[in-house]
Parts: sequence; C-alpha cells; structure tokens
Amino acid sequence: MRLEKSLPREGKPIMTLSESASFDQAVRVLDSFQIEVPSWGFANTGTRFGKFVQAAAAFTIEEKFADAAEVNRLTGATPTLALHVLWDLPNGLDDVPEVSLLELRFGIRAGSINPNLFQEQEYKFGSLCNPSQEIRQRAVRHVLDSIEIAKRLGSRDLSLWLPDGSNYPGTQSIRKRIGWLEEALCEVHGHLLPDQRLPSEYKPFEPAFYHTDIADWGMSSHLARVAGPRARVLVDTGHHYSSQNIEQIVAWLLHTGLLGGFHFNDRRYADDDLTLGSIDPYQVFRIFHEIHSGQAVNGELEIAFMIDQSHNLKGKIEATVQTVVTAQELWLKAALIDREQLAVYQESCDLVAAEELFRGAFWRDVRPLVAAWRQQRGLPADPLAALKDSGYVERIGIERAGRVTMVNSYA
Ligand code: RM4
Ligand code: MN
Ligand code: MN
Repeated sequence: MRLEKSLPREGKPIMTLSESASFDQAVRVLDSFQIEVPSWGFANTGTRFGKFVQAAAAFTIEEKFADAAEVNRLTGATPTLALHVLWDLPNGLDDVPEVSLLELRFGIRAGSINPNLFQEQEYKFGSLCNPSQEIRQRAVRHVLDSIEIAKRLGSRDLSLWLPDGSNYPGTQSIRKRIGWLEEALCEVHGHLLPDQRLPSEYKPFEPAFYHTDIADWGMSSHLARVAGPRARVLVDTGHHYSSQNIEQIVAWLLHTGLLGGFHFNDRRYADDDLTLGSIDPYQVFRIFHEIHSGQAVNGELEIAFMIDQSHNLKGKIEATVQTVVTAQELWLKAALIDREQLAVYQESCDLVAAEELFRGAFWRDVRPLVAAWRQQRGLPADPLAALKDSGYVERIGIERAGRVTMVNSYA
C-alpha cells in the first residue's frame, strides 16, 4: 500500500481502528528512536586494496557536519555525529572550539568520541596492551585527551576500539596483556565525569590474525566490570564470526546491565561494514526485539544506537539515509510484536504459534506507518526521493570536486 493512496484530499490518513492504534504506537516508537551517524561514513573510505574517490565525499569536518545535517533534515532521527579524534580533531583539544561552532551552525551535536589507537607507528605491537610501558602510557594519554574533548563537547560516550593483538602463536604473552589492559582501563575510567560512559568494542580478528586482546563479548564484559561502573560493552554487529547468535549476546548484555550500545552495519563474510539490513534484515529485527523486550522491563536503559559503515561503492549520503530508513522500519516492526501474546505462546510451548507471531511481525509492511509518522512530523514521506529532488548530492559534488583529496588513508 502506498501512503498517497490511503490519504484523502485534506491529507489525513484513512485508518481502521486497529491501524490507528498502531499509528499511535508507531508515533511513540519512532519519536524516541535516534541513531548516530559516523563522520567517517561521509568520507572517502576503501578497502586495503584502494579507494574509489567520490566527488561528493566529505573531506573536512565542516563537510561532515553539513552531510549529517542533511541526513537529519530528511530523516529526523540523526541529531548527533560520531567523531574520530585524529581524523576529525587532528589537533586534539585545540579543535574543540571549531567543532562547537559547527554544532551550532548545523544543529547537529557531537556524539560519541572515538580515540584513535591504531594509526601511529608506535602501535605496531599494540596500544593499551603494548609490551612497552612507554607506549602504553602514550596510548592512555591519548584516551585521556579524548575524554577531555568529550567533556568539553558534552559528549556522554568515549567509545573504545583497540587494534591490539598478535599475528603468530607464542609471540606475545596473552595473559600479561590482559593485566595491562585492566590497568589502563581502570586509569582511564577514573577520569570520566559521573554521566560519562566508556563502551568498548570487541572484535575477533583484524588487524590482528592470531589473537585479539578484546576478541569477544565475554572479554569485553570482564573488562567493563574491572574498569568501573560506567564501563560498558559495545556491540558492533560486524564483529562476530559467521552464524554467531548476536541477539543472544544482546540478551545477556541486557541481563547483566553491561550493554552500552551498538555499531550497526551488515556483513556477509567478516567486518564488511555494509548497509544495515542489506544482507540479513531478520537478524536486525531479532536484535531489536531483544532491546524492546529489555526496555519493557527497564524503561531507563541507556543504549547508544550508532552506525559504523563504510560506503565504498554507494553514494555516502544516499547510503546513510537508506540505513536510517531501514533502521526505523525494523525498529518499528520489532516494536509492534504482540509481546504479551508471544509470552503466552512461549509459556505454553506453542512453538508454531509463537514463531508465526514473531515472523509475521517481521513480514508486516510498516512503510505506510513510517511515512504517515514522517508527514505528521513535517518530514519528507520518502527521504531517499526527497534527497534526490533536493539536488544536494549534485551540488556538493560540484563544490567539492577538484580539490586535492587524500586517498591513502582509511578515512
Ligand atoms: C573497527 C571498529 C571501529 C572503527 C574502526 C575504524 O573495525 O569497527 O569502530 O572505528 O574499525
Ligand atoms: Mn565499530
Ligand atoms: Mn569494524
């Protein structure tokens, strides 16, 4: 059903009673759904084989803010921009005033602050887990500088990802490195403000290919407990082995109170950073169901939804809008599961009825509901079409073309 067909002349959707109850619920669900976009999602990124440069890709922090504002204008769901310290604030604290001005100018707030512990030559054998105390201290200092940046920008989350690990058996002491990591995280945690948090990603491999110091959610959970009460686990959906049950991990992290947030993306093979839901939308739905179930029990949950994608072939802004729209649809589908009825079927072990109810919610077409919500909120009913009509991508493609673009770094 296309929305326009269900609208009479004066623009009010014609709905049955149950549709209008769903719409009221949809308004609540979509009003409270926000997802953070990454600054690096607008930049030229590539694989280790090279980059295909796009004329419209953002290069400066100003351009990244402009693109984030365009996505927020179209979707109404992305008020914050994740920043990567060395890419976006190469001069550290000295760049904070410029970022603050950009926040005001574009109506987009700085979101999570991501220290960079993988770019410098010193980190060849690790950052917070490096056998050299001097290098570990240097890495800690960078994280502390990043916390200071987060404080000045009013950012809640200092989001950690380590490249640390080793490539060959016997070349590093796995156990000593656990101890160094515990020490570093405790020190860093001590510098957080009471309302700041320290979520840490885990990842089974890449760039290290034998052992990775924070390889899975068990290790990340342990470290969060040791580091302190504001440390959390960050689930990047691409950081799992194939066929791993991510929603079960999410359920455990909710149960243990350690779930800090997500980096959403999709994958087919490894950490592919593809568009959310492009390969397996059912998995995202299942993850969202666990979160809705968790929120039904505890309304106070603080979970950061973020996108961590690298659009190498697609247009960056189109892909980001597409991601946000997909996230909204899947979030709403999962919210509309009749959880009370599902619980009845689960308790009576009525397997087929339970599965059909669950699966049925996934197959429900919620696009007309999301479009109606957008119209009510003064947003374009079809954000991708509105992006096309706006000419934004062509305009920035012309403005940004021709300048010298660095093509030798990841972002
Ligand atoms: C990692 C991880 C981090 C990201 C880096 C560049 O795989 O997903 O979130 O910052 O890549
Ligand atoms: Mn990530
Ligand atoms: Mn990743």
